[in-house]
Amino acid sequence: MHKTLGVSLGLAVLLASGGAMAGKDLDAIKAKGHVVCGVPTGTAGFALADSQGKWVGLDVDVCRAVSAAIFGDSEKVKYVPLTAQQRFTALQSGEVDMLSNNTTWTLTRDTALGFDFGAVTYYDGQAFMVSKKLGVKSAKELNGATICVQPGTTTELNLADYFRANKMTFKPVVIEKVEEVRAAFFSGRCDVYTNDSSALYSTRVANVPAGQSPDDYIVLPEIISKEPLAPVMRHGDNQFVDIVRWTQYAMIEAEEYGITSKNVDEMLKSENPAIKRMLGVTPGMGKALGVDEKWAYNIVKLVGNYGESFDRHVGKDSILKIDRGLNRLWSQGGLQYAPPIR
Ligand SMILES: N[C@@H](CCC(=O)N[C@@H](CS)C(=O)NCC(=O)O)C(=O)O
Repeated sequence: MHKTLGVSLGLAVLLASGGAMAGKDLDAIKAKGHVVCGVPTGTAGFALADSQGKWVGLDVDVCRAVSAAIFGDSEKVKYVPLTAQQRFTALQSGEVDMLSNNTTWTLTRDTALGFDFGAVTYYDGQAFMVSKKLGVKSAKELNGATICVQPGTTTELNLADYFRANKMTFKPVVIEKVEEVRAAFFSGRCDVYTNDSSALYSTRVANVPAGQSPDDYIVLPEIISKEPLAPVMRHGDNQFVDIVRWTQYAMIEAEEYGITSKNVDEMLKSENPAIKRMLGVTPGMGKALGVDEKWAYNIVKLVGNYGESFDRHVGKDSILKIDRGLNRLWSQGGLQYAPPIR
């Protein structure tokens, strides 16, 4: 009798603690029927609403892939554009379920702010952009410059560190809204615009005003920081965080195994046990994550593998033409590496 009571109490405790960690945000997402994704207000290649109001970009594809994993449909997403300054409050307050908006994974954000990070969507680093007219070739020549920067970012902090370390001074021009910071820079109100280098490439290609050309500007060679950009979720629902993270890994793993949106149906016939497991031909992975066994199939079919998403939005098939660089697969000398799906 006592033994039975002990066992059932133990089970209840186990279930209760499991319940506290799992499913709270996921249940709410399922009940709403969509994921609310915080994205940048407009960064070409990463997240931008097109002329029909449809959001596109590398960050957007992470939201679409999460939707595909949970709903078997990549379009069950509501996008909330946020400035860098607004993003963390929006996530903490529950206005959004996740951020996919070029947020750098740092210790304080991962702990004190109460967040968890997914996998790294894009390995980035901070750089400086200047007008060619300035005649500057290196960041070391920027002593005394006026520098445009957005508040609430790692950018602002690294900038101060870099100038202090190099015994230089600068005049910050701190502007929250990205279109205003771009306008300030392109009109010459600041000598320099500093941001993640991806954002600078994007701005240079997509936002130069009429009458000026991208060739009028250069991104200086110094990369002054590590900016691993990753999706962000609130603490409190480990299951949802797991789904986001493994959604990203499925995209990376699919690229590694040569599974694309075009050939994924053919790949269902593959004899490779890893491919069979990932695509749900051999069941188990979906159950472990708490989603349909077709989760990874749906991600690849509806969104594509990581390389397809990269090429389409920021790489060779896009206007940005950013080199894969650090974002190559580990097997090709890069840092993108998915743990085993097993
Ligand atoms: N990665 C840095 C910088 C992030 C950042 O400033 N991103 C800008 C430039 S892409 C942005 O997304 N701003 C949102 C917006 O205003 O559109 C961080 O996490 O602090």
